[in-house]
Amino acid sequence: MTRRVKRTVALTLAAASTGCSGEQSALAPTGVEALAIDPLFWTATWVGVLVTLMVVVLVSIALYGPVSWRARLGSDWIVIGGGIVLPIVVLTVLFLYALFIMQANAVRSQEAGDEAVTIVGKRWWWEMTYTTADGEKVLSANELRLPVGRPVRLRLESDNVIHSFWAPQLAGKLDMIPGRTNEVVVEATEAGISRGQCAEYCGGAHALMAFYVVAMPPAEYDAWLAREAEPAQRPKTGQQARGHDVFMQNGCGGCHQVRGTAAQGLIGPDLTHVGSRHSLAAGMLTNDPEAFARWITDNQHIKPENLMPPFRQLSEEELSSLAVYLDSLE
Ligand code: HEC
Ligand SMILES: [Cu+2]
Repeated sequence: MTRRVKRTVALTLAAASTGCSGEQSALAPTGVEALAIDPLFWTATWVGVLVTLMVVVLVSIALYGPVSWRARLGSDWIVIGGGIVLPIVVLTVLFLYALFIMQANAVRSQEAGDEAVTIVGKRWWWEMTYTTADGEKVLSANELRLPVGRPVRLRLESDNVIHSFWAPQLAGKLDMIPGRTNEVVVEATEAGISRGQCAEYCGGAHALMAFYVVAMPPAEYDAWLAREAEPAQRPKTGQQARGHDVFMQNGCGGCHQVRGTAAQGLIGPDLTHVGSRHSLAAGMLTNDPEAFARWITDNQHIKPENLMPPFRQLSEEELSSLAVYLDSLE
Protein backbone atom coordinates (compact mmCIF):
# COMPACT_ATOMS: atom_id res chain seq x y z
CA MET A 1 0.00 0.00 0.00
CA THR A 2 1.21 3.51 -0.71
CA ARG A 3 1.47 5.81 2.20
CA ARG A 4 -1.53 7.81 1.06
CA VAL A 5 -3.75 4.75 0.85
CA LYS A 6 -2.60 3.70 4.31
CA ARG A 7 -3.37 7.09 5.70
CA THR A 8 -6.83 7.12 4.09
CA VAL A 9 -7.60 3.69 5.52
CA ALA A 10 -6.43 4.74 8.99
CA LEU A 11 -8.50 7.94 8.86
CA THR A 12 -11.57 6.08 7.63
CA LEU A 13 -11.27 3.52 10.42
CA ALA A 14 -10.80 6.27 12.98
CA ALA A 15 -13.83 8.15 11.65
CA ALA A 16 -15.93 4.98 11.61
CA SER A 17 -15.02 4.04 15.16
CA THR A 18 -15.73 7.51 16.58
CA GLY A 19 -19.25 7.01 15.23
CA CYS A 20 -19.75 4.27 17.82
CA SER A 21 -18.86 6.17 20.96
CA GLY A 22 -18.97 9.71 22.22
CA GLU A 23 -21.83 12.10 22.48
CA GLN A 24 -24.38 10.64 20.06
CA SER A 25 -24.31 6.87 20.16
CA ALA A 26 -27.01 4.23 20.28
CA LEU A 27 -24.34 1.91 21.69
CA ALA A 28 -23.73 3.93 24.86
CA PRO A 29 -27.17 4.00 26.50
CA THR A 30 -27.70 6.37 29.45
CA GLY A 31 -31.48 6.14 29.60
CA VAL A 32 -33.88 3.45 30.84
CA GLU A 33 -35.52 3.02 27.41
CA ALA A 34 -32.22 2.78 25.58
CA LEU A 35 -30.85 0.35 28.17
CA ALA A 36 -33.84 -1.91 27.51
CA ILE A 37 -33.30 -1.81 23.75
CA ASP A 38 -29.55 -2.40 24.01
CA PRO A 39 -29.63 -6.18 24.74
CA LEU A 40 -32.19 -6.66 21.95
CA PHE A 41 -29.80 -4.97 19.54
CA TRP A 42 -26.88 -7.17 20.61
CA THR A 43 -28.97 -10.34 20.60
CA ALA A 44 -30.22 -9.61 17.07
CA THR A 45 -26.67 -8.76 15.97
CA TRP A 46 -25.13 -11.96 17.33
CA VAL A 47 -27.95 -14.13 15.99
CA GLY A 48 -27.35 -12.47 12.61
CA VAL A 49 -23.62 -13.20 12.83
CA LEU A 50 -24.28 -16.86 13.72
CA VAL A 51 -26.76 -17.32 10.88
CA THR A 52 -24.35 -15.70 8.42
CA LEU A 53 -21.49 -17.97 9.54
CA MET A 54 -23.74 -21.00 9.25
CA VAL A 55 -24.75 -20.06 5.70
CA VAL A 56 -21.11 -19.48 4.73
CA VAL A 57 -20.13 -22.91 6.04
CA LEU A 58 -23.04 -24.64 4.30
CA VAL A 59 -22.38 -22.87 1.00
CA SER A 60 -18.68 -23.78 1.22
CA ILE A 61 -19.60 -27.41 1.77
CA ALA A 62 -22.09 -27.29 -1.10
CA LEU A 63 -19.41 -25.88 -3.41
CA TYR A 64 -16.23 -27.61 -2.33
CA GLY A 65 -17.15 -30.40 0.11
CA PRO A 66 -16.81 -34.15 -0.49
CA VAL A 67 -19.56 -35.72 -2.61
CA SER A 68 -21.16 -37.60 0.31
CA TRP A 69 -21.57 -34.36 2.36
CA ARG A 70 -23.03 -32.56 -0.63
CA ALA A 71 -25.55 -35.35 -1.14
CA ARG A 72 -26.61 -35.07 2.47
CA LEU A 73 -27.02 -31.28 2.15
CA GLY A 74 -29.48 -31.81 -0.67
CA SER A 75 -31.78 -33.89 1.51
CA ASP A 76 -35.35 -32.78 2.27
CA TRP A 77 -34.85 -32.40 6.02
CA ILE A 78 -32.01 -29.88 5.55
CA VAL A 79 -34.17 -27.81 3.21
CA ILE A 80 -37.23 -27.94 5.47
CA GLY A 81 -35.31 -27.66 8.74
CA GLY A 82 -32.77 -25.01 7.73
CA GLY A 83 -34.89 -23.18 5.20
CA ILE A 84 -38.27 -23.04 6.94
CA VAL A 85 -38.28 -24.25 10.55
CA LEU A 86 -35.09 -22.52 11.71
CA PRO A 87 -35.98 -19.02 10.36
CA ILE A 88 -39.50 -19.28 11.80
CA VAL A 89 -38.19 -20.26 15.24
CA VAL A 90 -35.39 -17.64 15.30
CA LEU A 91 -37.55 -14.78 14.02
CA THR A 92 -40.45 -15.68 16.33
CA VAL A 93 -38.20 -15.69 19.39
CA LEU A 94 -36.67 -12.33 18.42
CA PHE A 95 -40.13 -10.93 17.72
CA LEU A 96 -41.47 -12.06 21.12
CA TYR A 97 -38.40 -10.59 22.82
CA ALA A 98 -39.04 -7.24 21.07
CA LEU A 99 -42.73 -7.32 22.08
CA PHE A 100 -41.71 -8.04 25.65
CA ILE A 101 -39.44 -4.97 25.72
CA MET A 102 -42.11 -2.78 24.10
CA GLN A 103 -44.63 -3.98 26.67
CA ALA A 104 -42.29 -3.23 29.57
CA ASN A 105 -41.68 0.28 28.21
CA ALA A 106 -45.43 0.80 27.71
CA VAL A 107 -46.11 -0.16 31.34
CA ARG A 108 -43.38 2.19 32.55
CA SER A 109 -44.86 4.95 30.46
CA GLN A 110 -48.31 4.49 32.01
CA GLU A 111 -46.87 4.62 35.49
CA ALA A 112 -44.90 7.83 34.88
CA GLY A 113 -46.04 10.99 36.65
CA ASP A 114 -47.00 14.44 35.42
CA GLU A 115 -43.58 15.82 34.58
CA ALA A 116 -43.58 16.45 30.87
CA VAL A 117 -41.92 18.30 28.04
CA THR A 118 -43.86 19.08 24.88
CA ILE A 119 -41.45 19.18 21.97
CA VAL A 120 -42.62 20.62 18.67
CA GLY A 121 -40.56 19.99 15.54
CA LYS A 122 -40.04 23.27 13.66
CA ARG A 123 -38.12 24.20 10.53
CA TRP A 124 -35.35 23.50 11.63
CA TRP A 125 -35.30 23.67 15.38
CA TRP A 126 -37.15 22.34 18.42
CA GLU A 127 -39.64 24.24 20.56
CA MET A 128 -39.62 22.78 24.08
CA THR A 129 -42.28 23.52 26.68
CA TYR A 130 -41.63 22.13 30.14
CA THR A 131 -44.54 21.34 32.43
CA THR A 132 -43.47 21.40 36.05
CA ALA A 133 -44.91 19.05 38.67
CA ASP A 134 -47.38 21.78 39.68
CA GLY A 135 -48.55 22.37 36.15
CA GLU A 136 -46.65 25.54 35.29
CA LYS A 137 -45.53 25.80 31.65
CA VAL A 138 -42.06 27.05 30.72
CA LEU A 139 -41.15 27.80 27.11
CA SER A 140 -37.63 27.05 25.89
CA ALA A 141 -35.89 25.61 22.84
CA ASN A 142 -33.25 23.37 21.33
CA GLU A 143 -32.04 21.72 24.50
CA LEU A 144 -33.69 19.00 26.56
CA ARG A 145 -32.80 19.09 30.23
CA LEU A 146 -33.74 16.08 32.34
CA PRO A 147 -33.56 15.17 36.02
CA VAL A 148 -31.54 11.97 36.50
CA GLY A 149 -33.67 9.12 37.86
CA ARG A 150 -37.05 10.78 37.27
CA PRO A 151 -39.25 9.67 34.38
CA VAL A 152 -40.30 12.52 32.08
CA ARG A 153 -43.01 12.24 29.46
CA LEU A 154 -42.04 13.69 26.08
CA ARG A 155 -45.02 14.80 23.99
CA LEU A 156 -43.85 14.98 20.40
CA GLU A 157 -45.67 17.18 17.92
CA SER A 158 -45.16 19.07 14.68
CA ASP A 159 -46.95 22.00 13.09
CA ASN A 160 -45.34 21.57 9.68
CA VAL A 161 -43.86 18.40 8.12
CA ILE A 162 -42.97 15.09 9.78
CA HIS A 163 -39.84 15.17 11.92
CA SER A 164 -38.46 12.44 14.13
CA PHE A 165 -37.11 12.93 17.61
CA TRP A 166 -34.04 10.84 18.21
CA ALA A 167 -31.83 11.03 21.28
CA PRO A 168 -30.06 7.68 20.83
CA GLN A 169 -28.58 7.52 24.31
CA LEU A 170 -32.06 8.00 25.82
CA ALA A 171 -34.55 6.05 23.73
CA GLY A 172 -35.51 4.87 20.29
CA LYS A 173 -36.63 7.37 17.68
CA LEU A 174 -40.23 8.50 17.46
CA ASP A 175 -41.90 10.50 14.70
CA MET A 176 -43.38 13.97 15.21
CA ILE A 177 -46.48 13.99 13.05
CA PRO A 178 -48.63 17.06 12.33
CA GLY A 179 -52.02 16.77 14.00
CA ARG A 180 -51.13 14.16 16.57
CA THR A 181 -49.11 13.75 19.75
CA ASN A 182 -46.73 10.83 20.12
CA GLU A 183 -45.52 10.09 23.61
CA VAL A 184 -42.40 8.48 24.95
CA VAL A 185 -41.31 8.41 28.57
CA VAL A 186 -37.59 8.86 29.08
CA GLU A 187 -35.51 8.57 32.18
CA ALA A 188 -31.84 9.50 32.25
CA THR A 189 -29.71 7.14 34.31
CA GLU A 190 -26.63 9.33 34.68
CA ALA A 191 -25.75 13.00 34.54
CA GLY A 192 -24.08 14.18 31.36
CA ILE A 193 -24.53 15.76 27.95
CA SER A 194 -25.47 13.82 24.85
CA ARG A 195 -26.64 14.81 21.42
CA GLY A 196 -29.76 14.08 19.42
CA GLN A 197 -30.79 14.63 15.85
CA CYS A 198 -33.88 14.89 13.68
CA ALA A 199 -34.20 11.45 12.11
CA GLU A 200 -36.83 12.00 9.44
CA TYR A 201 -35.99 14.02 6.33
CA CYS A 202 -37.82 17.33 6.75
CA GLY A 203 -36.33 19.59 4.07
CA GLY A 204 -33.01 21.06 2.99
CA ALA A 205 -31.52 21.74 6.41
CA HIS A 206 -32.76 18.49 7.97
CA ALA A 207 -29.21 17.37 8.79
CA LEU A 208 -28.67 20.68 10.62
CA MET A 209 -31.52 20.07 13.05
CA ALA A 210 -29.90 18.66 16.17
CA PHE A 211 -30.16 19.29 19.91
CA TYR A 212 -28.44 18.50 23.16
CA VAL A 213 -29.74 16.48 26.08
CA VAL A 214 -28.46 17.70 29.42
CA ALA A 215 -29.14 15.22 32.22
CA MET A 216 -28.65 16.77 35.65
CA PRO A 217 -28.90 15.67 39.28
CA PRO A 218 -32.56 16.24 40.28
CA ALA A 219 -31.88 19.11 42.71
CA GLU A 220 -29.81 20.95 40.10
CA TYR A 221 -32.52 20.33 37.53
CA ASP A 222 -35.22 21.77 39.77
CA ALA A 223 -33.09 24.85 40.38
CA TRP A 224 -32.49 25.18 36.65
CA LEU A 225 -36.21 24.88 35.81
CA ALA A 226 -37.11 27.48 38.44
CA ARG A 227 -34.61 29.85 36.84
CA GLU A 228 -35.79 29.02 33.35
CA ALA A 229 -39.33 29.98 34.41
CA GLU A 230 -38.19 33.45 35.43
CA PRO A 231 -38.19 36.43 33.08
CA ALA A 232 -34.94 37.45 31.39
CA GLN A 233 -32.16 39.18 33.30
CA ARG A 234 -32.15 42.94 32.87
CA PRO A 235 -29.09 44.42 31.14
CA LYS A 236 -26.35 45.01 33.72
CA THR A 237 -23.73 46.90 31.72
CA GLY A 238 -23.90 49.76 29.25
CA GLN A 239 -23.02 47.45 26.40
CA GLN A 240 -25.76 44.96 27.35
CA ALA A 241 -28.28 47.82 27.50
CA ARG A 242 -27.14 48.96 24.07
CA GLY A 243 -27.54 45.38 22.78
CA HIS A 244 -31.05 45.24 24.23
CA ASP A 245 -31.94 48.40 22.30
CA VAL A 246 -30.44 47.07 19.07
CA PHE A 247 -32.53 43.91 19.58
CA MET A 248 -35.74 45.90 20.01
CA GLN A 249 -35.01 48.36 17.17
CA ASN A 250 -34.27 45.71 14.57
CA GLY A 251 -37.46 43.74 14.82
CA CYS A 252 -35.91 40.67 16.47
CA GLY A 253 -38.84 40.75 18.90
CA GLY A 254 -41.27 40.14 16.06
CA CYS A 255 -40.06 36.56 15.89
CA HIS A 256 -38.41 35.98 19.26
CA GLN A 257 -39.68 36.14 22.79
CA VAL A 258 -37.55 37.47 25.63
CA ARG A 259 -39.85 37.20 28.63
CA GLY A 260 -39.92 40.37 30.69
CA THR A 261 -39.28 42.61 27.67
CA ALA A 262 -41.40 43.90 24.80
CA ALA A 263 -40.14 41.04 22.61
CA GLN A 264 -43.05 38.59 22.31
CA GLY A 265 -42.55 36.85 18.95
CA LEU A 266 -43.12 33.12 18.73
CA ILE A 267 -41.91 32.37 15.20
CA GLY A 268 -38.35 31.63 16.29
CA PRO A 269 -36.88 30.05 19.45
CA ASP A 270 -37.56 31.64 22.84
CA LEU A 271 -34.43 33.61 23.78
CA THR A 272 -35.24 34.39 27.43
CA HIS A 273 -32.34 32.22 28.64
CA VAL A 274 -30.54 31.58 25.36
CA GLY A 275 -27.17 32.40 26.95
CA SER A 276 -27.37 29.36 29.18
CA ARG A 277 -27.92 26.89 26.36
CA HIS A 278 -25.20 24.47 25.38
CA SER A 279 -25.41 25.31 21.68
CA LEU A 280 -26.98 27.77 19.27
CA ALA A 281 -29.27 27.19 16.32
CA ALA A 282 -30.28 23.62 17.18
CA GLY A 283 -26.88 22.17 17.89
CA MET A 284 -24.99 24.00 15.13
CA LEU A 285 -22.70 26.43 17.01
CA THR A 286 -21.06 26.38 20.41
CA ASN A 287 -22.64 29.11 22.47
CA ASP A 288 -20.45 32.21 22.84
CA PRO A 289 -20.70 35.90 21.83
CA GLU A 290 -18.83 35.26 18.57
CA ALA A 291 -21.31 32.56 17.61
CA PHE A 292 -24.24 34.94 18.24
CA ALA A 293 -22.65 37.50 15.91
CA ARG A 294 -21.95 34.87 13.26
CA TRP A 295 -25.49 33.53 13.43
CA ILE A 296 -27.10 36.98 13.18
CA THR A 297 -25.14 37.99 10.06
CA ASP A 298 -24.44 34.65 8.42
CA ASN A 299 -27.28 32.31 9.42
CA GLN A 300 -28.24 31.55 5.81
CA HIS A 301 -24.80 30.00 5.24
CA ILE A 302 -24.79 28.19 8.56
CA LYS A 303 -28.28 26.79 7.97
CA PRO A 304 -29.44 27.44 4.38
CA GLU A 305 -33.09 28.50 3.94
CA ASN A 306 -33.82 28.67 7.66
CA LEU A 307 -36.65 31.07 8.53
CA MET A 308 -34.48 33.83 10.03
CA PRO A 309 -33.28 36.58 7.68
CA PRO A 310 -29.58 37.54 7.88
CA PHE A 311 -28.96 40.97 9.45
CA ARG A 312 -25.95 42.28 7.53
CA GLN A 313 -26.86 45.95 7.88
CA LEU A 314 -25.84 46.10 11.56
CA SER A 315 -22.66 48.05 12.30
CA GLU A 316 -19.73 46.35 14.01
CA GLU A 317 -20.62 48.13 17.25
CA GLU A 318 -24.32 47.21 17.08
CA LEU A 319 -23.51 43.61 16.34
CA SER A 320 -21.05 43.14 19.18
CA SER A 321 -23.40 44.83 21.69
CA LEU A 322 -26.25 42.62 20.50
CA ALA A 323 -24.08 39.52 20.89
CA VAL A 324 -22.99 40.54 24.39
CA TYR A 325 -26.62 41.17 25.36
CA LEU A 326 -27.81 37.77 24.08
CA ASP A 327 -24.90 36.04 25.79
CA SER A 328 -25.93 37.68 29.07
CA LEU A 329 -29.44 36.15 28.89
CA GLU A 330 -28.60 33.25 31.14
C1 HEC B 1 -38.54 36.38 10.61
C2 HEC B 1 -38.34 35.87 11.94
C3 HEC B 1 -37.03 36.17 12.64
C4 HEC B 1 -36.45 37.38 12.89
C5 HEC B 1 -36.90 38.75 12.45
C6 HEC B 1 -35.28 37.10 13.68
N1 HEC B 1 -35.17 35.76 13.90
FE1 HEC B 1 -33.74 34.83 15.01
N2 HEC B 1 -34.49 33.03 14.49
C7 HEC B 1 -35.62 32.83 13.75
C8 HEC B 1 -35.78 31.41 13.52
C9 HEC B 1 -36.89 30.76 12.73
C10 HEC B 1 -34.71 30.78 14.18
C11 HEC B 1 -34.42 29.29 14.20
C12 HEC B 1 -33.52 28.95 13.03
C13 HEC B 1 -33.17 27.51 12.94
O1 HEC B 1 -32.38 27.03 13.78
O2 HEC B 1 -33.67 26.84 12.03
C14 HEC B 1 -33.92 31.83 14.78
C15 HEC B 1 -32.81 31.59 15.59
C16 HEC B 1 -32.16 32.57 16.30
C17 HEC B 1 -31.15 32.33 17.30
C18 HEC B 1 -30.67 30.97 17.77
C19 HEC B 1 -31.56 30.56 18.93
C20 HEC B 1 -31.25 29.23 19.55
O3 HEC B 1 -32.12 28.71 20.24
O4 HEC B 1 -30.16 28.70 19.37
C21 HEC B 1 -30.75 33.55 17.76
C22 HEC B 1 -29.72 33.81 18.83
C23 HEC B 1 -31.49 34.55 17.04
N3 HEC B 1 -32.35 33.93 16.17
C24 HEC B 1 -31.35 35.91 17.22
C25 HEC B 1 -32.02 36.87 16.47
C26 HEC B 1 -31.73 38.28 16.53
C27 HEC B 1 -30.69 38.92 17.41
C28 HEC B 1 -32.58 38.89 15.66
C29 HEC B 1 -32.64 40.35 15.29
C30 HEC B 1 -31.40 40.93 14.82
C31 HEC B 1 -33.41 37.85 15.07
N4 HEC B 1 -33.03 36.65 15.58
C32 HEC B 1 -34.41 38.07 14.14
C33 HEC B 1 -36.47 33.79 13.27
C34 HEC B 1 -36.21 35.15 13.29
CU1 LIG C 1 -35.54 16.40 9.89
